[in-house]
Amino acid sequence: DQIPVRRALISVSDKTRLLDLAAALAAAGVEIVSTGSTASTIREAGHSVTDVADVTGFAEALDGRVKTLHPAVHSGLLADLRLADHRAQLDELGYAPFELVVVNLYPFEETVASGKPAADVIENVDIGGPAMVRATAKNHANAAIVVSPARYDQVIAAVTEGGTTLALRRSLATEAFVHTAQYDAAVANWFLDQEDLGWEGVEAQPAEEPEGDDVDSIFAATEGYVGYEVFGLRESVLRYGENSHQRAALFTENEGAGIAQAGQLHGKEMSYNNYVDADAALRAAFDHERPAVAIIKHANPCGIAVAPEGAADPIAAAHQLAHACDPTSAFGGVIAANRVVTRAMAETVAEIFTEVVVAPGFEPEALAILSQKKNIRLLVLPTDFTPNPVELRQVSGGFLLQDADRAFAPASEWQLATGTAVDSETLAELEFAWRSCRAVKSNGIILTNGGASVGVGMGQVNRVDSCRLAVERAGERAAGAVAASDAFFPFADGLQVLLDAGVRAVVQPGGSVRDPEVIAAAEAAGVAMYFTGERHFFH
Ligand code: 93A
Repeated sequence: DQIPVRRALISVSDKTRLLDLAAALAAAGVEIVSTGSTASTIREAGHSVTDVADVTGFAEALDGRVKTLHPAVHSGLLADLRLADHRAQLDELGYAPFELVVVNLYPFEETVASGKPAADVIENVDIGGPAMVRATAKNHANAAIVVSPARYDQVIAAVTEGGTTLALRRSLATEAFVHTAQYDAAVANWFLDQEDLGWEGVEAQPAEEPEGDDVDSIFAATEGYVGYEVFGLRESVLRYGENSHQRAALFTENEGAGIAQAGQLHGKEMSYNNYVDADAALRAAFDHERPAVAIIKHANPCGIAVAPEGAADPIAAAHQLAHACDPTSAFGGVIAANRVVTRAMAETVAEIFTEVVVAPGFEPEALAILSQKKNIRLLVLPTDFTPNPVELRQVSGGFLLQDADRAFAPASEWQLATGTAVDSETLAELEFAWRSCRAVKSNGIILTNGGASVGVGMGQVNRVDSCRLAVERAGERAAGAVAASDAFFPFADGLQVLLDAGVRAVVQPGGSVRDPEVIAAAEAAGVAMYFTGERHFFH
């Protein structure tokens, strides 16, 4: 599967390390074909280069808008040389193939950021570049596509060692499709932000109308709510709501950087429940500074873990620990990672039926592995991902607004409620448990060990039942674990369930009128208990 490189096409706006690449290709006897300023840069450095105009027989036209958009270029990129028919057609047309294509695109986002006028921004929407990138990526069986100078060394090595391997070309192709998808997402976002370009007509026609549903009536149904125009929200219709008979839409803030703005790299359309669960997963994973993974079902965590100190692949290790908490419930779950998803993590995720994976990014190999699963949705967060500072919830006839619950009292500010302080390792474990229980809904009780949840109790109308659930889920793992409770124990009964199961330390807000009884129970069991002085209700 190794393909020697004889002819390379280079067309780059960002000339970083261009001359290193050109020198290595020239030394390896590769013919270089190039566009305008890329060709002159290479020529000035003393290497020979063929102008793309000599290949197409046409000079660049329309102020450079048409440079490489020509059959002489694209036939050379797209011919599948494994097919005798393609080889014969290429010969007949008198065109030659490219085995290596190096392209980076017009600096669209940089132009937007520079504050230049709209006409300049539009001129920086690259058309020919993405066409070459996508053509070559599609044809990765025959050619290698390079979109980033970070890959030049690897490609130079391959060229000098006899050619590119299929594995390298596949990984480059994956990176290329991610790159053009992100580029087009940036272009689309800019267009949506332009008020004076006459897009009203476009917004009134969503790409896909849900079956048997009237989009206009969804608009009408939401008109009564205060201030959508003021907030500048964009609306997109979802297939349905929490259940299939409920209509639904997603409103996206232009200025936001959350799950609503995440870019979907793969999989079916996101559903209403997917958005809710993905947001809950982000809440859980991003409460930790260390590499962390949270797995969510029905808006509640069935596993949260941070990477053990010194793990070779921290995010993959965190995922394995999170999954081990409750593998039964993790089936069909929604996973959030607070770091880029690595190949090793992707390999384990691929073995488990999963609805959504959301993360700051995916290694190209990870994306390649997970993209083979038809049903998994892969979402990449905006680079400046930030949870909302306020939370909005509807009640009949109005809505409630509150600050998001973002503060954590560090262990140094806790108060030891029982006899002896714990060692620093146990205190760190308690801190992990305390940070994790904020993501557990309605009487949240979490048992953790080794930076990983081992039993979660939630969604109960009394705390003692949540304690029973957490202990039952943890099984033998309850003994020696630490426990966190999102609010105080109103009676000693809930705590007693945890103590009987053998937890080694407990953290909770404190502040109940029956605190003396609760403290006495912990003391009788010889278990250290800390009061944080703050609670983390979440309903
Ligand atoms: O204007 S384009 O959309 N039309 C084209 O045919 C075309 N071909 C290459 N943009 C095109 N390119 C882009 O030009 C490449 O993606 C690259 O960013 C840039 C390189 O041009 P130069 O070599 O003149 O700097």
